[in-house]
Amino acid sequence: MSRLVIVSNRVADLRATTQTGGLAVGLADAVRERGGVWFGWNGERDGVTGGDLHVERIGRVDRVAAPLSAQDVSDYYLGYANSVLWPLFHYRLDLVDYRPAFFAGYRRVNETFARQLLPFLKPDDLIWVHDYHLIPLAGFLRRLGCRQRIGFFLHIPFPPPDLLAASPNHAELVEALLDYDVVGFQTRTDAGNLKLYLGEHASAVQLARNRFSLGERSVVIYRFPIGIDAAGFAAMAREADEDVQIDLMRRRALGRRQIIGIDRLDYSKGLPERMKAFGQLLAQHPELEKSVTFLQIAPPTREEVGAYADIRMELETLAGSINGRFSDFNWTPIRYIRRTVSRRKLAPLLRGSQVGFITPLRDGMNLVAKEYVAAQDPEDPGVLVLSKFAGAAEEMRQALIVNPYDVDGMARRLHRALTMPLKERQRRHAALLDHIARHDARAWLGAFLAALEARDPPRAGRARGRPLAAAEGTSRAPLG
Ligand code: GDG
Repeated sequence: MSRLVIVSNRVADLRATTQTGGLAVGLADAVRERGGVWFGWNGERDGVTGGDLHVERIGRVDRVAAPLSAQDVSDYYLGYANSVLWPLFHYRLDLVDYRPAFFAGYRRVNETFARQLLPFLKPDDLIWVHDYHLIPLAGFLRRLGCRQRIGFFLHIPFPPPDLLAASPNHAELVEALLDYDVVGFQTRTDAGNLKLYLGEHASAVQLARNRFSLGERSVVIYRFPIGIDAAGFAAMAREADEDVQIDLMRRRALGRRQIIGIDRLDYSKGLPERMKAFGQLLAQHPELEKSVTFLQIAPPTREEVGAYADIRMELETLAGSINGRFSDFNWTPIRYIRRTVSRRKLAPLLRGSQVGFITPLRDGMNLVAKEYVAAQDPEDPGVLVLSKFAGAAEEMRQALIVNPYDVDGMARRLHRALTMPLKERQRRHAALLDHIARHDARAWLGAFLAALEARDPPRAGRARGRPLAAAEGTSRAPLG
């Protein structure tokens, strides 16, 4: 079995156990099983890009943490990755802050990471690169002579060609994707968008339904919807957490039901629209007064990026205004927690909530939607209200699917969720649970690695890839 080399923006904690849960743990299990390397940024902001690596040997795995300078954290991470690619790929052209220095930093860091990773590679390794921070990595590795199989998985959406083409670097980005052997997306729509781009903008040749070639290179483009450890999460949800139990008992005694949302505090998650919909529900149904609360947990991220400060202000104002309008001395309709809550508490909190309200404006997949279903008591399950623009909606058809821009429509669906008969709740939940249990994190991992392994193994001397665009900020001929 080939070794596995994982590359992600942040290097994971390989000592974490499955108790902690999360995607990184599933990947860590796979790399521990096969032996290999996990390479990524050490997360600090005051290093020297290209400086000394911190290498830790854990069993048969090298955990390699690379430093970055403050300038590169600003240009590569906060800049190109999170002020250009994140908004662009989430269809938010209005929030893109494009600056040529950001793209230069993005290329510089990817090139440095490629040089630093190279000495750790063995000829038969499978290399799996994760997410939008690292799109050009394979191109730089190929230029250094790397002939191993390299796969890429995009955790976030991939926009339609017209939106992508608004980026001055769209041609280089797509060309860089073609240096991979397998490019994986969350949904059919995302994979379809890259295929459409190739059809419209590039002289790529379609060899088969999911296989394209451009010059010497050929790439498989496929969807691999990410899953969760459904059984593990369900077990965690059943474990009593004292604080959550007390809260649940109190709510039961008062006959109060809870609507829950859990999201990183991000403008892509549709949080203001969601709060407005809850406010609308209360305005239209006075009988719900004191009998329903909305708990929104939203740990902050990327606070140095301006758009994140704006969304935080907007939410605080909205929560204050809705609570000011509807609260009574013994009832606060919105409980808004802008902190990280431990996973041990999140799982039982999801279980104790009668509605999972997950309404991103755009989301690659959305794992919370799957976690909500896994956490439910199958005898008396809650109802998932899910945005049609979450990748998860492609699979989770038995949820109540909503348009996250339609505040009135969401309020109506919330009411329907709160009044849904037990039989219907059970029927919908059983179908959703069956799906997420079969398509779990392990299945996702296995499917991606099988696709990568199925590509031709590396052969000595075979020339692979071509250099990325030499001049920064310019489009290359074949894709321009
Ligand atoms: C990206 C894509 C895609 C949330 N708050 C807390 C907390 N969480 C956990 C959730 C869930 C995870 O974080 C969030 O995952 P999502 O999928 O919902 O969203 P992103 O962070 O945007 O992830 C997304 C994902 O990558 C995987 O490919 O699904 O579309 O955007 O597991 O439970 N965990 C803890 N405390 C919190 O306060 N411990």
